[in-house]
Amino acid sequence: MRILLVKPQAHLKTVLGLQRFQCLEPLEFGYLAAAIAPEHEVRVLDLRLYRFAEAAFERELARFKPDLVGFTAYSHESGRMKRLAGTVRRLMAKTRIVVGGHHATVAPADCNIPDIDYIVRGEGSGPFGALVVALAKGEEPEGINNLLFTGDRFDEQAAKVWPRYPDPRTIPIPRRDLWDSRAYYCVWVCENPRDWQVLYPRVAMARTSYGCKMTCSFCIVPFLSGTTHMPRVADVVAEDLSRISVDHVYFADDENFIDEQYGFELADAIEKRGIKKRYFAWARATTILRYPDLMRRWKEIGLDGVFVGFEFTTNQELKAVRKGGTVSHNERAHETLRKLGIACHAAFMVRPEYGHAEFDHLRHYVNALPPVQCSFTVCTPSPGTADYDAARPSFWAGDAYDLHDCMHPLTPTTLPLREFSELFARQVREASRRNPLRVERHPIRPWELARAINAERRYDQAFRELYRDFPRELWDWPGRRLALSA
Ligand code: B12
Repeated sequence: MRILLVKPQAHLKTVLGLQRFQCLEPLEFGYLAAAIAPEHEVRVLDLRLYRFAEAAFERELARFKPDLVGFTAYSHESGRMKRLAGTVRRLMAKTRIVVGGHHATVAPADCNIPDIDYIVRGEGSGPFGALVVALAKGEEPEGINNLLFTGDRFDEQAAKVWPRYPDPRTIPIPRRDLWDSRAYYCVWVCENPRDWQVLYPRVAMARTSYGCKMTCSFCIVPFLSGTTHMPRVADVVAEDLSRISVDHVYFADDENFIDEQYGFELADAIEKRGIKKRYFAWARATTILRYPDLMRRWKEIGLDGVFVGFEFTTNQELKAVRKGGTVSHNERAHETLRKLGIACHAAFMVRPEYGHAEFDHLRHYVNALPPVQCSFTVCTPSPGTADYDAARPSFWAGDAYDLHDCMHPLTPTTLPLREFSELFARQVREASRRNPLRVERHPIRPWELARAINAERRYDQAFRELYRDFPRELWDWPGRRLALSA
């Protein structure tokens, strides 16, 4: 069979702006391709890399003539994904269409449309492998776990049950030969940057585990993982890493170090194979404080930076989302990382209810932090959860999935939306001055500097103009509504 795996291009400027700083491999397709027999011909089409994505898609359909097209999508890409599925249906009536990935997992009912044949939820290697076996024999894929049919056979009950991750021993080592690794990059932050350090190295992605043991209320991971952390076999991960050609690896785990024993085991396996790479990982503040020796060990084998969910700047807010940590945990974890020479990426959230006082508080707090790379999102309930369903009646814009990038407020803001966008943009802009790469003022190669300045300009503009993604009548909400009622 000829199989085409497609990652859509985002439409939101916020996401496109982020992509100027980091664009990471479509690793999901490496897993899927590794799960099927080698006689099938597989191609990956990453539409994020094309200026005219739809034209590139149609060109590839005409050239490759796939028997099966598989789409992946986050929720904000779901509209585009469905449109592309419609194009396949229109141009190639016999081609089968399957969707998987995060949106299909959390919102399968939204994928139940005539232009899609099958919906795969959760980890895809097993169901995708079985689907290809069935289709190659000319049969329908009956009785495959986590695979749903669309149309009359759409199983509403099955769509309501969360898929469970399979035993990590059953998933293959991903294929990495299906895309050009030169296309993927990430601005690489480290605590002690060197002069002329490469700002945008080529970056590969890898996953060492899935899941997290915590139950933070804003996060989808507890639903996906059933609050368990499931590591892959350490030697298998080391083998996977040894096949990566580039020097920098961005992990796609939910939490890399929550299992201390596994963390040490994996570090030993990596060292034993003589793998020398730089790593960026994900950890909770409480994990960093609990296992500083593990962080030290990973620093020895190449850990440069860690993404830490600081979330909020008050204990009250942290408690309200069941973070299981405090502002002091965040600050001490930051200090621990800095002492070890590991850069901290602190991720904060703002809420749609934020007014001037809250934005001021956040700005002053972040401006007083030691050097840190920061990112900001809007606390948004995840599709597929009870919180999302409860918030749905108050969503204020048409298709909430299309705006679900955790940067667009889905429920009405207290401040006029235009002002909210301006303050949000200001927060992102000012915090970027705390970045270790900025604070330490090391010389950067001029063409990379120009690229970063341009990226920052576009990112800032995307936040300032975020209100434009909403219907016009909401732009000056609630100011305009109040003016009208007066
Ligand atoms: C790594 C990561 C990133 C990376 C990018 C990864 C990439 N390749 O581009 C970075 C940090 C850049 C990033 C950015 C963003 N991310 Co992100 N990210 C993740 C994270 C932690 C892991 C995703 C991953 O790569 N996993 C590893 C791969 C191998 O697994 P997978 O994608 O799940 O694929 C498997 C299955 O889903 C399935 N599958 C996938 N596709 C398909 C297709 C078919 C046909 C089939 C059969 C199966 C299948 O099989 C795959 C193999 O097992 C998840 C959290 C999570 N637990 O999923 C959030 C997550 C996916 N991100 C999310 C969001 C919102 C974003 C941003 C919009 C956030 C932001 N404001 O910055 C941006 C947008 C990026 C973009 N271009 O669209 C949300 C998505 C929510 C939603 N409902 O859509 C998640 C779930 C986190 C959250 N907040 O809840 N992200």
